[in-house]
Amino acid sequence: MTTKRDVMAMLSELITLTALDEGSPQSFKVRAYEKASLGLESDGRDITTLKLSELTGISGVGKATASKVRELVESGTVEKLEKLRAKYPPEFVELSRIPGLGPKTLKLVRSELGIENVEQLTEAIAAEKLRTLPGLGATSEAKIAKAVQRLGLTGKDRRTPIADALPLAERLVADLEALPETVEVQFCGSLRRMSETIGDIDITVSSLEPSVVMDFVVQHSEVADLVVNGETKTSFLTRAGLQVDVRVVSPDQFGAAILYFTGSKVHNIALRQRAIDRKMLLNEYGLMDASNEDLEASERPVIASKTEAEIYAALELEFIPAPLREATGEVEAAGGDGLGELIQRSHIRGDLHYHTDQSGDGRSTVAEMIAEAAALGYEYLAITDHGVDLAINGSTAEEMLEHRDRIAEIAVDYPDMTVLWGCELNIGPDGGLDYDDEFRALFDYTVASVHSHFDQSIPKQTDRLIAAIADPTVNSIGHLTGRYIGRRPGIEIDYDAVLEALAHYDVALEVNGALQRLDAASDVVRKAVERQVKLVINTDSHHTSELGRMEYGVLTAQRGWAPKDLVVNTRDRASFMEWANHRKSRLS
Ligand code: DGT
Ligand code: CA
Ligand code: CA
Ligand code: ZN
Repeated sequence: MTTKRDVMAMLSELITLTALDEGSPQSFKVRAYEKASLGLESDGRDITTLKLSELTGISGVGKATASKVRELVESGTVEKLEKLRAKYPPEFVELSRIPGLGPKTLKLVRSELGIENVEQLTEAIAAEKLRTLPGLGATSEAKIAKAVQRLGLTGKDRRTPIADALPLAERLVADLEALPETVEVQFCGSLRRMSETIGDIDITVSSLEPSVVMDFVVQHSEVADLVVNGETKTSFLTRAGLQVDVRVVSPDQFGAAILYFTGSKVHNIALRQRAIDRKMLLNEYGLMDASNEDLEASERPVIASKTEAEIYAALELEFIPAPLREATGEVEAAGGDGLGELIQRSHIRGDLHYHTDQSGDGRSTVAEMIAEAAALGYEYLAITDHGVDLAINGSTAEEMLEHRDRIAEIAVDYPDMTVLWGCELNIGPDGGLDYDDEFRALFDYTVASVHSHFDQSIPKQTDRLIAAIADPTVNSIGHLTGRYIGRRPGIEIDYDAVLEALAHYDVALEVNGALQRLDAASDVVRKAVERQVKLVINTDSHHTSELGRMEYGVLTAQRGWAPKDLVVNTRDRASFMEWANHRKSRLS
């Protein structure tokens, strides 16, 4: 059965492969698929049941895309996509992750040098062949070489960015959940712990009929190659070469199983030791009473196994959320003073990094974006379209003032939500910001971010950030390093100095929930928490479909042990506004 997620995944792959085929991410066809994809994404209906004519009725959806959706629903495959897949195998597609190797250059590299994968690329770099191609030189060759190295694209223990693994895992979980024989499903492992990169995906299913679940997995459309085909475990490789392990357990042992397979390994070891200290035994089947040494292993009475919560409780521990399970003090804290009130999604009362189509890269209107935030029940919202210095995407002062009026006009319809007229300021190479000081001070709220000059020295980048933080018109720093996980390394900074400045000036550090960013990273969040730096968790949405990223931002903050009270967008309206305005009082 085809789901909406399957349709969206098909289009996303079609976009990537068509860009390669056309040698341009801006080609007419690619743009058309992108537009169609956005239209389908925002449509509230079950798009898999729509007729061709209904599909083409959706904004942005043309005949070509509509018929591919129908083809997928009816036959399970799309011929055009299969052709492109044959032409561009995963190992070649992977090359497009490397900065400096856009579709156009890749085409050239393939046709001129016959390069099909990372190994061949590395050889060509070593032989200084890349620099001989038109448009490339020794400098770009060196840059590409460095990127290949930093991204860890070579070698056996190559890892997948969370942005590629999580949507796939969510899709598989949804498909498994729809199976009548399934009782519960949970993805586990590093993915559930919100690691930035993933070795493989681990999914645990509970069911009384394992064979039905295993048969379902074996015939799933994501399976490119079967690795293990057992009675309770199936492992397969996706087309991109990512391994997925699916295990079936009995429903009364589900808690013990997901606890075990979520790990981390070191967290499990710490829990097992705690069990031993209490004359108990913990394994993937349950927590058992081991006090009677005369009993066989299988006869030991079960103390807890159905839920993780029961097992933690029986070990006299506070429940430990998955992102914290790295054996960095969480077991000691949970058994001692407690973990404190950690941030949760339900605490969040507003989004403070939020774009509309006023930004060149924004794709939903002011009205649509505001309506979507209101539907989530937010009490406040900062619309932060790009400042003028960002080429193409930014707005002039005059445009920003018109934008303010438009926002105000729409906001009157939402008396329960305070809509702030904000701006995402660009931090220039030396820390300078957009507009003049007086104009910047007009904004209700600002987030300042790095969007350029990624290659300066550590002292230079550090001074640059501190200059922006010290500016009294700045409320928060967006996506601290500008990294794209596994694709583009971020700027390198002296974290201690930057966190010190954030604390000193009372500027909030953003945890950006976009999966390719998750920036500030959880280890930086943890350092920030130690210094009592305020945090703000945002989605950086550019479209109404992106508001769900809040969850990922919250989990990343949790992984950094962020308590609710340091996160400014958990505050009630009055208290949040007081904090935001306090900053500007420094101006007068
Ligand atoms: P990954 O896949 O490299 O990103 O990292 P994980 O943590 O997902 O590791 P994985 O897939 O090898 O195993 C999943 C979980 O299963 C792991 O976090 C803990 C548990 N596990 C696996 N092998 C062992 C083991 O030998 N001992 C213990 N205590 N736990 C294990
Ligand atoms: Ca794993
Ligand atoms: Ca695994
Ligand atoms: Zn932004």
